[in-house]
Amino acid sequence: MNDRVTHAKQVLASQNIELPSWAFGNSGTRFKVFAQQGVPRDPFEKIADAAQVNAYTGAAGSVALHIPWDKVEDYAALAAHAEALGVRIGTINSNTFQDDDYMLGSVCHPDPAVRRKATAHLLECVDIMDATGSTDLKLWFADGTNYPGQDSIADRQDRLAEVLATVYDRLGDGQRLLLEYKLFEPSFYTTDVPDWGTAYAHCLKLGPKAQVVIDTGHHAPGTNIEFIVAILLREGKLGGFDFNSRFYADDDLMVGSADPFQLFRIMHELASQDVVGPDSGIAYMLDQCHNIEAKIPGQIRSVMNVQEATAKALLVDTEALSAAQASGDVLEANAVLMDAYNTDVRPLLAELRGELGLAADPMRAYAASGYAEAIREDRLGGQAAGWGA
Ligand code: LRH
Ligand code: MN
Ligand code: MN
Repeated sequence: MNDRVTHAKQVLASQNIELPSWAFGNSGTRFKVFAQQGVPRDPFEKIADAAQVNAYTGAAGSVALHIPWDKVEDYAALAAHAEALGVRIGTINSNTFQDDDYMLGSVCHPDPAVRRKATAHLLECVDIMDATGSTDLKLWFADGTNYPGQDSIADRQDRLAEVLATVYDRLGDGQRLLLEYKLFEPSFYTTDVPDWGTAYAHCLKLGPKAQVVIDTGHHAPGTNIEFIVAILLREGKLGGFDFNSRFYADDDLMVGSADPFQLFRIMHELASQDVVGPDSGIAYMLDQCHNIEAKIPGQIRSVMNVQEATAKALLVDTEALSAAQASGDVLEANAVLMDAYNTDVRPLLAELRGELGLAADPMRAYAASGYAEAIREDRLGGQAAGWGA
């Protein structure tokens, strides 16, 4: 057991959970965006807030950007700003869903001129990767149709493949293309990348630098996400996660809040293959919005939820589990897994934080720091996260 705890601490100490810049801006639903005081006015302030999350958790060393929400004149300066605050620029997320031209799609649009415009944006995102030192380009397409007959399903796949190949060819050494799928929304009849199978098929054709991203909120209710994790891992095509929680659709709630057991089951698949640490090449990202709660503590809580699920997964008695599985002892195998899930890992994480020179309780430490009060006074007119202002 002690060896297991020591190993768990080692892995947890190296774990990186990437924060989305857009989690720090005002967000909401299509019904209302509730503005909060003190939210960032520009990408530099978003990174400053993300650095706070890292300062109190020690586990959130990178920030994902969304372009053009995080458009700046000088990306090298933004990267230097991040570095000065102890974090770095992570994934570059493209955005081909907020322009009038994209009403019928972007990279799958029937008009080649619109596809060219979308392609130019994606290539610009790779330029930004070059300027910031980012290694990952995350592509999510809102493309799809609302009505049967609206467009050819097959032709749209051909158009998608062509654009993806163009972008793939532009990637430099050490850069990856991460393709994210989503079952529905904003399209309601067909979505051009609706599931892991479609994303996998495109990535396989593209080559080794193309991998799939699993956004935990992008499946039909009841989907066994850990099974998808296992399959993609096995095929070397799991590029990363967009973690969040959902009760109904793509709710973007705090990870681990709706179904902590699902998060544990996912982390168990990953821990059992030893791919939790930063060397695994799997990007562990959050993709969330804090519509009604404070944003920085919302992110801190989310990081802690991932850490707790990870710690539990690392505490699984793997020898006992293997023995029970090999002997066909269904109840014992299940009991071994549940023992780990039911372990209170908060003391272990508090101890680890102490060893790393951090406060035992990041939520309380942040609340006591005075940062929230300071930004509320200093910043007037905070920026919307990007999509519902
Ligand atoms: C789409 C999505 C995708 C976008 C983000 C804002 O639902 O998950 O990752 O980039 O939301
Ligand atoms: Mn996402
Ligand atoms: Mn989403």
